[in-house]
Amino acid sequence: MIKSLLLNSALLLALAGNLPAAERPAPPNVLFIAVDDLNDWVGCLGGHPQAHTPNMDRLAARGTLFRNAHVQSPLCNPSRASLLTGLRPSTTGIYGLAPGIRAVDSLKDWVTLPQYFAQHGYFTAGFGKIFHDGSIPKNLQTNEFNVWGPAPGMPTPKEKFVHTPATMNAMDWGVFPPDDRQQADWKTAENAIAQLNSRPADKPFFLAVGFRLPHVPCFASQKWFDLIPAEDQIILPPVKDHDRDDTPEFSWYLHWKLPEPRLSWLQSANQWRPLVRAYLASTTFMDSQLGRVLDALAASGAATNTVIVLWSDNGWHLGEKAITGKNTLWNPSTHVPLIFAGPGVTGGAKCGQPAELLDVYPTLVELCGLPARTGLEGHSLAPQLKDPRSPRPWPAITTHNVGNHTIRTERWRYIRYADNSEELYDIQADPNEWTNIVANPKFTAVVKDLAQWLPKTNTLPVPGSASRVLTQTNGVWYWEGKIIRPEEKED
Ligand SMILES: [Ca+2]
Ligand SMILES: [Ca+2]
Repeated sequence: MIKSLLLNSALLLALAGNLPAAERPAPPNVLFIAVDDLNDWVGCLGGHPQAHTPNMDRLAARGTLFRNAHVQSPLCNPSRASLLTGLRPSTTGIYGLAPGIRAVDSLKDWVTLPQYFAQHGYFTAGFGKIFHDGSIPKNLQTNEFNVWGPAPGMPTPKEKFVHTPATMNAMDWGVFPPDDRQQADWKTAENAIAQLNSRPADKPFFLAVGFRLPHVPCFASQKWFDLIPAEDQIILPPVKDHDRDDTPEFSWYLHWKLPEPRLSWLQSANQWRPLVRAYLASTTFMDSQLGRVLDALAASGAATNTVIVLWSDNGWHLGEKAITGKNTLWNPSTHVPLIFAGPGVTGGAKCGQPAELLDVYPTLVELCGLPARTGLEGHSLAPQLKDPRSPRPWPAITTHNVGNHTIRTERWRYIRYADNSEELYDIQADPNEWTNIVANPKFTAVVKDLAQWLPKTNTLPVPGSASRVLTQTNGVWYWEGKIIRPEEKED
């Protein structure tokens, strides 16, 4: 009886009001773990059969895993800005690697997730990559977290391991550095553990830990590569030849200019398997650092009263639809791990209903018994954390640049681009999103139904920000100043 009362934060609050301070149950702490560019290639999600993530899997086993969670933007800055503000990219106008939230007039004083916890008596600290690098000016950082800890960068080898074409300059992968302690994620785990062990005794904590891997460069020492099968044993993701042929011209136009290595180069240079292996190995290393933090939480004695959430800011293609990288509205870019564990969360549960990273803010607020925050665009997942079958009417919506959206339900993925071209996939029949069925009249009603969820607001990005904008002049559509016509597509 007492246990079930403790699980109910509404009752908990009501009870707490009648108890003398000394007898009130302590509000739960929050351990908030962000991962960078991790797609669904983790053991508990089954996205790749050779993924080795024992620590994420044990976290999922003691908590609830959302199997159908999607980002609001398939790119670091806008995805993180959305989760931390609780607002969609189409509402804030943050679509690209800039601006940071405080450079947008409407968000200058917006109370972010960690700030909301600080306002309600929490000690807040963030280590590693939480906000996008450089998106919060130095003089404002301690407004965001009580302790804005170091966010070390990746170690840099003397020269690149992989001699990629110039358009793929940011990409590298290989066995490096020799000592794990040189890794950004090792240092971030170390800093977070030190903070955990020197936390204020009189306040609950909100501790944010942001890991960088498997974001490129995909580096790990030999030890972690050894946990992944040898190169010639690596299983490649399922890729269909000419998969892009049935996608609208605009989808190609939207993505093709990005500095992504193309599958054709990986194939001709015999680098596809090495990249897949390095992505898996660097994920396994990152997972080991997650393990260190989880072990430290257990050793600290705070684990039973700490809500843990783990999420990744966007996925990553490794050859699907002929590209690698993110910045697309397809599953490899949008589908990410989302795990909750701790008080108020059912252990060992999996929820297949759509969830959004936008839901993290209201969910943590509810799980910790804070007053509900108005103005957020996500929905608390607390009902699904209690019972994964609890119904949820909302789909997951991902936006990439102005006016391009995808709607994901349990069964369907619908995409509408800014020029009104569309894609529809039946995920149950076609989990790889290979066959665009939007033109089939059989699905007209499905499309109509899904299209109702498209955001009604499409805020233009602030001038000078790193976003792409579609414009129309005299009936002609322009994308970054170029007329959009199939015959003018560059290749
Ligand atoms: Ca990212
Ligand atoms: Ca196709």
